[in-house]
Amino acid sequence: MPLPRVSLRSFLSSAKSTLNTSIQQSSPITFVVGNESADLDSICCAVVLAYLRTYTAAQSSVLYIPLSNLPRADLALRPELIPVLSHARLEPKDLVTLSDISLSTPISHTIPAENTKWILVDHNALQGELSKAYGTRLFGCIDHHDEEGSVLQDCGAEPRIVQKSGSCSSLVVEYCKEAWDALSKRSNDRETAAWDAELSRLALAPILIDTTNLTDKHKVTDADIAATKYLESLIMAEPGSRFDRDEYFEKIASAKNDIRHLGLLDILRKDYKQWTEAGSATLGISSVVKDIQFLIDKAGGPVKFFAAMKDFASERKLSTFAIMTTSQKDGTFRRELLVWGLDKRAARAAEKFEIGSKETLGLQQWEEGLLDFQDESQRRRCWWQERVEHSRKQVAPMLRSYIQDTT
Ligand SMILES: [Mn+2]
Repeated sequence: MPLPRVSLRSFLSSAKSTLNTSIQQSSPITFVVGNESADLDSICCAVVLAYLRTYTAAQSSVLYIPLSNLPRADLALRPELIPVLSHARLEPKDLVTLSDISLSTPISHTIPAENTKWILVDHNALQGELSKAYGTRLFGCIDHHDEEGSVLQDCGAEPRIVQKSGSCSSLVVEYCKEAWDALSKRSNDRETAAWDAELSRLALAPILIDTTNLTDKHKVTDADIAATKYLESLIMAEPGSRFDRDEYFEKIASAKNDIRHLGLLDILRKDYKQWTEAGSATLGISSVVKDIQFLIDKAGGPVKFFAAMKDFASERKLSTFAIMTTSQKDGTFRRELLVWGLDKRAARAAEKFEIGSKETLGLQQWEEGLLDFQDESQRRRCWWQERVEHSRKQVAPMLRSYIQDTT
């Protein structure tokens, strides 16, 4: 039998105490974890799936631990969490983060790999430190990125879903819907309606952000539309509910785009992903919600901007560092892409990438090449990316394959 259902806040507090007890007693732990950019999609998916698996999994009394894949201090870099969590009667401090597990280094000393099961959401292969320690302990995934082949095909009772969608949250909702309905029917009272509504607001937020309130035709899929409809109906079903989806979207979007108070390095690490190719070549990509000119102004000029980029890259031992920006001008959605190959091999890969992807991505020189630079050991290019439908989800695999193919 699954555990008896409680509110989200009580669930997260049980998750923390269960985690601590399991660490102390060296007992089995099942994690649900999002990707290391720890964006809204990743964080919300982990909480929603862990919650619903805990209270609906057929024959288990396992408490699934939703792990936000970032140190606790970095929650402050995600202002969009505040309105979302508050609509689910939560605060950032309620989340379980990497700071709750990495009490010593390496992590595997705190929690031995063989004691753990990992269910991935919003990615389908672990990266970085978690990958080194737990890369072989993957028991399921729900994701909307390219297939990496890391999770075994047969996941038994756990989900194994890799499918295109605007937001991974839509796939989580689709997968859980039936069990969720059954759970709600078991206790058809006011408290259940309130719990369903808070969970729905959490699940809906990333769908609205990732599809621009279902208006981005390149991203919206049927799964996003169906999940939105389902979640909205649960929110409306709460007695006394006054919910306006557009208003909810605007509130989260404006919190997300307000990064004026952050320093440049915080902006670069706020939505950041990293991959190591062919053993040693490491690629990092920062996604930023303001344009390159904003970053240059923030740094105090191009020279300081590139110095900051270089510091950021060398701290992480990157051979390629890229920045992808999104911005609006006169109602038009725009993207820029800056790729900096920082050694000979990376410079060659960056050149091949430009030749091979120019057309697909609609790359156009940025301000007469003002930011471009190259010598025998590096190559830097900045473009307007006119094919704005391609986000990091598409650009990262392209860059990775050119880096893999370059020796
Ligand atoms: Mn996602």
